[in-house]
Amino acid sequence: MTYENILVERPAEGVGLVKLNQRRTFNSLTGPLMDELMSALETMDRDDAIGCLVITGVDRAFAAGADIKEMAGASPVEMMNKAFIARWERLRNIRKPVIAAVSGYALGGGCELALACDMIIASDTAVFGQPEINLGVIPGAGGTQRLARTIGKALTMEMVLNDRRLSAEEAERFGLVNRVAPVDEYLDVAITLAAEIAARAPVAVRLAKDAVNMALETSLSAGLAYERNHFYALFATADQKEGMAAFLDKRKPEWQGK
Ligand code: DAK
Repeated sequence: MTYENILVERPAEGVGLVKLNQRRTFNSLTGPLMDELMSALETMDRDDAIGCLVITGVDRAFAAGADIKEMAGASPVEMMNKAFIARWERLRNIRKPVIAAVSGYALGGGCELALACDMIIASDTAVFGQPEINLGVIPGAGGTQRLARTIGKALTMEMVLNDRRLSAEEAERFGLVNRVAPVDEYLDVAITLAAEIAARAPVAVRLAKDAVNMALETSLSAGLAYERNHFYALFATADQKEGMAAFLDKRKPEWQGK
């Protein structure tokens, strides 16, 4: 499939990379761009040769948010009805881990897109913000919820109510990002991390992602039961037998993804 707004690459074994590529508008998340992004992620999610996905932008912008021109004249019903919401929901259904490699602006929906990924590697130029208040609205793709769960209520209030932006260094300190790297290295750091994860037992990786995400959705006892069921289920996989046998034989395991 050919794309107009994104580039799709395989930069390392097991890694699928999507680059948002609308440099002129700082990767504003237009409908066509979001459709292409989701379709590329879903294609790679179905591809057995890929174990981990990376989303990145251009050096000066991961993404500057939803496209304001597209939204400016919309009615509430248009905003509710359109494929607009469905596009964002599709990201939640990706089963393989998704890493955001963020450089430059991650604003509004751009920040929310990064937050919806499983991990974030930031360049030292990254800026995270939810400036929707300047447009007379609030975040609509998870900003209030995911930020509050990640960096706590106090700072989230400041970001959402008063457009407080976080530098990469602050984002790392407050636990929003996994790691910060120089701008000419952050993408390689993300790809290396993705390749390491892609080389691990695939079914266990998927269930691990699912279990960690459940921690943000449910009570502790329900979450512990959920985790335990995933743990039991993995004893039905060939990879569990192989992983434990390899440990006992003092050799490297060979995963089958079964
Ligand atoms: N939308 C449309 N165009 C944008 C844009 C955006 N978000 N961001 C930048 N651009 C365009 C500018 O209009 C300009 O276009 P031209 O005038 O050249 O045609 C070009 O990119 C360059 O921008 P600037 O001239 O402004 O460049 P600067 O270096 O001065 O500033 C900037 C760069 C990124 C700091 C600035 O452009 C900026 O503040 N952009 C807007 C950031 C923002 O407010 N983002 C939040 C948007 S609201 C939902 C899902 C998602 C959302 C909501 C609900 N559901 C599923 C329900 C998300 C909402 C949002 O993200």
